[in-house]
Amino acid sequence: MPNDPLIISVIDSHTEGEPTRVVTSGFPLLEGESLKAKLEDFRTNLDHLRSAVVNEPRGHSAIVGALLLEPFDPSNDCAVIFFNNAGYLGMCGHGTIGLVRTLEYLGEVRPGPVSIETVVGTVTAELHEDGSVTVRNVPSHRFKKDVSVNVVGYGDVAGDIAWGGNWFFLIDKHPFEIGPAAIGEMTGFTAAVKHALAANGITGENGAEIDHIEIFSPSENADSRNFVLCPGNDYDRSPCGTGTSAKVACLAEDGKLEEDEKWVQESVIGSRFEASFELVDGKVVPSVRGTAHIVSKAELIISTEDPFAFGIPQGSPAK
Ligand code: PYC
Repeated sequence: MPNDPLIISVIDSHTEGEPTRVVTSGFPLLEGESLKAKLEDFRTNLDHLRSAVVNEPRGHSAIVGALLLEPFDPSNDCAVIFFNNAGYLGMCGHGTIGLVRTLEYLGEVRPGPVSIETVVGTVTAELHEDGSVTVRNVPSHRFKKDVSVNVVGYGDVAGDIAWGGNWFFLIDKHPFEIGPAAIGEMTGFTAAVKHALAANGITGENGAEIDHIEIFSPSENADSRNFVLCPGNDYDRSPCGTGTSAKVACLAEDGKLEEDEKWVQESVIGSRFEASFELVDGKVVPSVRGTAHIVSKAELIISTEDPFAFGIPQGSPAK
């Protein structure tokens, strides 16, 4: 007799075009006395289920998974571990917006404040009456300005290294007109930059890998348009919540954005986030507002009889 398959329930949404898959039940219990410890248990013992949930044949390389957990502090609404085709994310802005809308769909939250424990700290969100969600992110900052790296095939590329809940390399000068037609070329360029940063030992603080690359250009409809390469070498369809936070931190440090001033960040597909920041104890705390829509509800069936039960790992399209 074959073993019973593992059944994992998920709810899918997209936030400004970028997909989130919230795991609502059926996932094995994680061990650990903190969210970071649970993440380590996930990474060490259950990584095959990360791949099963987000990779083909059940998912694809753009999906961000969000494992919904009980909070450690009961005054918070929930805890979450974000993951994708390549591994795990500290925070995820679009994913948090998708999570809040999923909690609303499940009847667990109503318009008003929602507080969520993430691996990099507790974030608060506000679910608005119109269905949009504002995420008040973790404090964000620029680590280094104007860092130059030689990129094979492209020459020297300069950018800022900044933290917005994940590590980003933010590039203003590049040869692209950011838009859907250039996605292939921009993917190749940003993947090459990511590779060059790693090869040259250029990192975030404490040697952290810079796993998101973000390029900017002017926009007719917003303050800026971006293209963001995510860790698994797919691109963010949304303007990227943590990437927009990193951008806001750089603008604030350059004196180009005032506290509470609005910054509209457009994505490569034309969707938008509205961002701003407040200063708390001298630190930039960005807020990002966007809208998510629920698109499906499913049970994933993971049977050991299936040769691709644990997903087809995604390769890197370019180095
Ligand atoms: O919205 O923060 C974000 C994000 C990170 C990776 C994909 N989206």
